[in-house]
Amino acid sequence: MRSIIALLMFFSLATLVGAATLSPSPNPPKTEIRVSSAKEEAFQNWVASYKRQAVARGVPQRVLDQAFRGVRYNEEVIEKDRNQAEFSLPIWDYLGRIVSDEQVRNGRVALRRHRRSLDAIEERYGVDKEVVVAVWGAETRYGETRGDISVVEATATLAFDGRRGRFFRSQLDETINILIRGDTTARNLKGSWAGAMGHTQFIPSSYRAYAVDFDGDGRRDIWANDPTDALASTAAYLKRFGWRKGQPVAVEVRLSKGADISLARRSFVLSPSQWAARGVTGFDGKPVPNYGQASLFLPAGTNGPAFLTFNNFRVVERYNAADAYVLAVGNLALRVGGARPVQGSWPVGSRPLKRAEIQELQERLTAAGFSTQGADGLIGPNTTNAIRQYQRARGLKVDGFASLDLLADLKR
Ligand SMILES: [Ca+2]
Repeated sequence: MRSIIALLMFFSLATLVGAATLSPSPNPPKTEIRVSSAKEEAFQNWVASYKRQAVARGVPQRVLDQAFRGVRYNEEVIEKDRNQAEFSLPIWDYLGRIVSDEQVRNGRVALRRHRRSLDAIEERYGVDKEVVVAVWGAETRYGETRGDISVVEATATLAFDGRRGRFFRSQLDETINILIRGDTTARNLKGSWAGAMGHTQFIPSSYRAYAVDFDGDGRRDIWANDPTDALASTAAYLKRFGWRKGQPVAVEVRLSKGADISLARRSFVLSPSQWAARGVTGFDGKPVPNYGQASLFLPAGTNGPAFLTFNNFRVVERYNAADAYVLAVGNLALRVGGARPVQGSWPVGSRPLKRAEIQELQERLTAAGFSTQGADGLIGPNTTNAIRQYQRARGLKVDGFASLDLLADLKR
């Protein structure tokens, strides 16, 4: 019930806010102004209530007054939140953006410039400096785009908004705790639209749990221009979730003709030499070095590059669980460390199937006599097998990959 109300609120708000923002008229109709100020008034009432509850549990009034000085309902934050949810780039476009030549070049410069502290951080936490630099590059382009939105305003707006209200209310609580402890000042407390702060974009709860004071000045200062504490905090975070030093996140591999791509699933792990025996090797034809147990990962089917992923893939997922993010960080780390770019070519110009399209694909395969055991819109072994059987029967290339071309073929 609550979610239905939240949904209705979202639609009416989005419509009204959109109309107010896009109005070309310098004197928008009065009704829109009334709506906008009513919104602001509702937000300020919410803030007043939040402050009363905080005082009741012992938060100093002075801290709250400082925290909320000038804080308003931030429409931009809500717009970003809505777009983020629907926004999805093909993995190769995302990789191209995060692992561009410029990003690699700047990462190598950052590695040199901060070598001394990065070496010390690597030594203390056992986390490779290249991956720390890669997270820095992926999150804020090495500190360039740390965000300049008040974290109190961002988290309060999202908590008030309600789509993920409970989560952001607790992030707001953690933001206030930062001020109570005096970790930094209300003025410095800036970040992204979602409340992610500093060089490596810690959300307030992660800051409390994992940030460290590495330079020894008594403050865990991830907001300073000097990135030392932020980089050490990232290393501490990765260590906490089991980073294994010297192990890559993922290594690109070559598949021989006989390689069975139905083994490309997370739960199926082998050692690199076992993979080599099944036709999955490095580009020199030799087994990938023995970094540990690995899964085969084909982000774009056999139309794109193939990777072996290791334990550290799961560790970086704790930062951001999107495959594209983890692969980008892992690849940027290797590139910053001197490795060559990904060799295989991506199916640029195509795009991954949307869930509804996968569902249609499954229905059409089943109707054609190649059962996918249901049509849930997700690719699993049953769908992959059905695709392979269909491709074989039709005399197509048998790669088991759900593509737009395959869907088009089924519609013929
Ligand atoms: Ca410090």
